[in-house]
Formats: sequence, structure tokens, C-alpha cells
Amino acid sequence: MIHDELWLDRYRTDGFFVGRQFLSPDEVTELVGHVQRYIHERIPTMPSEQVFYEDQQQPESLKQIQQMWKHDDYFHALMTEGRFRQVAEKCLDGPVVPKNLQYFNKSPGVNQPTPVHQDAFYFMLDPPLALTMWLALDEVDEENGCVRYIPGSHRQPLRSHQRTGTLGFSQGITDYPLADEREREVPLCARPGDLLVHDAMTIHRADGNRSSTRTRRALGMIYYSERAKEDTARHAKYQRQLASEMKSKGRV
Ligand SMILES: O=C(O)CCC(=O)C(=O)O
Repeated sequence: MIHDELWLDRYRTDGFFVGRQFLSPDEVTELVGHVQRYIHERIPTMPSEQVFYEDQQQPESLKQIQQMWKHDDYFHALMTEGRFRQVAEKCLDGPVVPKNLQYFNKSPGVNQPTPVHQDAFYFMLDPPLALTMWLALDEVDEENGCVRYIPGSHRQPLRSHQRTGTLGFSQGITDYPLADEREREVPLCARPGDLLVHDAMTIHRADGNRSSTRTRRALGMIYYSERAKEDTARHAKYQRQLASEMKSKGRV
């Protein structure tokens, strides 16, 4: 499937693409089992600044887990070997560096929209050669907060961002929407096993989950091109500042 050149054309033209049924239903079932195992076994051993809840008193409001691949052999292999990495290498046209494997959820009743942003603003890379994969684990549609992209936005310069109050998505574009951006957004509904892939420059956002019963779970995988240089000092400083702010506000 990853040899389908149409994917690559879409990625280059639009700045994103969807690989439908990238994982089979059986593979999704196995993966969801490992996510559940991880939540029970690993979260208690993780640093609190890598695990985000909308409300820490409500375990079901778990919204993000960062760096899962660094705490678990199964997720380490998922990130570093096999098909996801191969897709990243194809899109980024050469060797890649695995950077983050995240869990995302928007729990019904207690969740927030994802602010409009470009991942490159967080990554601090020069050149910004990187991508994010987003693998749906649930049925995802406009009601429970599907991801929305602006086609072609990856060819525009990086926009200015500022702090949002959203845990896990601390930055949002300041001047959004410009012109007809809102109308150009493409909502990407997805079924479990569908893989969305977007360029680090692509503008995207998601609404909150308005449903009363449905979760909106996904795994996010970030890969940098080996050709991208990371401003590691600036990035580490930002991460430290953010972690200390979140702790002082009692959010982690
Ligand atoms: O899950 C979401 O709402 C958005 C995820 C996202 O923005 C990203 O992975 O870059």
C-alpha cells in the first residue's frame, strides 16, 4: 500500500493524505488492546508531565500520553520498525528520526477543541522537514471532532502562534482565519485503522467532541527528516518552561 504513488502525490500537493484501512480490523483490535494495557501498566510509572487529563480527578478524561515508545517495547517497535516508518521515509524522501508517539483522546462530556496550528512551530526545525501521522482508533467524524486540514497550506510560510490555554496544544495561530481559510478546511472523517499523514507546515485543527457517548481515540506519530536540524537548546527550554507552568497551575 505504501508504494501507491497517489498517496505521495496528494501529500506533496495538499500537504496531507489519508491511507484508508492502513491497519486491518484485526490489527486495530490488537493495537487497542496494547493501548489499554499501556494505560493500566505504564501510566503509573510515567513522569506526570507526559500524561494529560482534562480533569485529573476523572481517569476517563485522559486526553494525551506523550512519548509512549520510550516506555514500552511494543510501542517502541511500532514506531521504529515496520510500516509507519517506511511511509515517513517515503514522504520525507530519505532517512527519518522517530521523535514522538502520542495517544490522543477527546472524551465525551469533557474535552476541548484542538487549536489551529502548524506542527513546525512546536518542532523548531531548520528546514522544517517533518511529518505527523494520525491513526484513528475509533470512528471519527464531524460530531466527535475529526481533524481538519487546509490543502496547500504547507507551501505558505510559518504563521505567528501564541499561547492557548489548551493542555497538550499550547500554541495556536494568531491571525486565523485569513480570507477564505475557514471555507477551505477539509474535515477528514476516519474509520479505525485509517492513517492521516500531514506535513509539519500544514495548517490543521479539530473541533471538540460534541457526542455524548463516543470517544475519539487516535495515535499520533512524529518523524523528522535526518536533514532537518533541531534547535535542541531552544526546544528543551520551551519544554521545561511549559512543564513548570503546567505543574504550577496543577494541570499535571
Ligand atoms: O488529535 C487532534 O485533535 C489533533 C492532533 C494534531 O494536531 C497533531 O497530531 O498534530
